[in-house]
Amino acid sequence: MSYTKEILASAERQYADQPEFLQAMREVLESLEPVIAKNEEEYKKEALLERLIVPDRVVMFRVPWVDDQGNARVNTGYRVQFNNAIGPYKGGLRLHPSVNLSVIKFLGFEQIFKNSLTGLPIGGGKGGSDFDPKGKSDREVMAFCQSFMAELWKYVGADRDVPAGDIGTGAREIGYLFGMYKKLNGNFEGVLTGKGLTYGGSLARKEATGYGLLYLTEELLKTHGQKLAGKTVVVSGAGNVAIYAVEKAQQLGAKVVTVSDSNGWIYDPDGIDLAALKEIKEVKRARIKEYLSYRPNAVYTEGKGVWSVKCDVALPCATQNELLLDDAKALVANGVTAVCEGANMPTSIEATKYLQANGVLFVPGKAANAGGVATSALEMSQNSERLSWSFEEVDAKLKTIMVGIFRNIDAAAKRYGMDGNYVAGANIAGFEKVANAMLAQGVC
Ligand code: NDP
Ligand code: 2IT
Repeated sequence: MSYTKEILASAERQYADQPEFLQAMREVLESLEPVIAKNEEEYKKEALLERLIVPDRVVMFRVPWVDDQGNARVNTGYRVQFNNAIGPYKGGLRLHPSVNLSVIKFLGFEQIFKNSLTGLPIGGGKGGSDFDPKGKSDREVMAFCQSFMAELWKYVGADRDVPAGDIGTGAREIGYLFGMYKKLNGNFEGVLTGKGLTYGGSLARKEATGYGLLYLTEELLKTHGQKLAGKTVVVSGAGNVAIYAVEKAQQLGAKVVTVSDSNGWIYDPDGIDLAALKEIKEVKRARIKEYLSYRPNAVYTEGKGVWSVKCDVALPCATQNELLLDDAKALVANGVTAVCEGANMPTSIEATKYLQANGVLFVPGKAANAGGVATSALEMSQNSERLSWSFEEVDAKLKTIMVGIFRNIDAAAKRYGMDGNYVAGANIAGFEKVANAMLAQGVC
């Protein structure tokens, strides 16, 4: 049995209770097999894979807070510091009732390779809590965030571990977290990214994941002799990534016909009304069903369903495992050209393989959604030099990074004779840099 297969087999036994982490690990290790095979003896001797799949540390803690009725409530907080071979741990904080150790570990593992692909000096980490910000008052969210940071501050820092947003964590939450860190630590430092623009945030960070997704998608299509203009695009989700994916897709001349949230989805044959979407989600924090009061001709359906709509390009931007085998079949039957992941691991392994086998251009999240964390790293640079760059400057750097990521993963896939397999290309290119840094730094 190869070294890679050996590690995977033992991980399947050891982490049987962590399905999302196993899924992420399977996808990565399977595509790394040819790379590992080339250096099998050295990697095995150095226990490189064993060291790669076990986080540097996992911090789990109690988060007590008081609700508006005066009752004490308790959630579980997590920070997984996975790998800092190439830079300080970097990755978001997810606040959602579905959060558990498996989810945070899968996200932290993916983040190692994603952050490596950005070409910037950031290691991999992720955190969060099973706290649900939905329906909570601002005061309750503040109470939770302050309690969360009252524990987390011991483990993070501008040169150590720099968290950011993710599902359920936006500008409001980052503000409360930053305030509490500063109070406890005393330093005004870039310990978090996605900060407000008045206290060290970067212009274009809010837009970065969605914009970056579209910059990469445009480059992908260009490489295959096509362009976004005139294409019909289907988007899932209606959060930070989805909103700015819709915005950039429209700017590039595509027609976006769907968005969704965890209750249901909107089909608007005339193209999504971006101003309405922003007002519903960014201002009112309401359900996507409200879209109908802005656009009566749109259709709202409960449950999931965006992948049943005929499109050229599909952009899953909500959550993991939201695009399954049957969805992939529906997309292929409707003639989809490209699927690029705005979310982390939204496509199951079976669905991914089906799309690839049917000639669909498929780019995984660790490459396609890396624009968010890349711009976070640009925020860190601005904080370090105590300067703020213009929107145009950050956006131009983001675009260069996304085009670079696409070329890099394309070249890596070709180097291993897997032309067009961007899953393999992303895993290989992301891994090579981290592995090299780990080997150079010795067994630690
Ligand atoms: P938001 O919280 O802003 O939005 C999440 C969206 O996805 C909402 O519309 C939400 O609906 C929907 N959603 C969340 N969970 C579920 C679920 N279990 N089932 C169905 N729908 C769900 O998060 P982001 O936009 O920031 O994140 C979206 C995805 O992108 C995540 O996978 C995240 O990890 C990834 N990502 C985010 C980056 C960032 O910079 N923010 C960077 C790179 C990746 P509802 O409101 O009803 O819950
Ligand atoms: O999944 C991700 O890359 C993010 N949620 C963004 C992380 C970051 O540090 O900006």
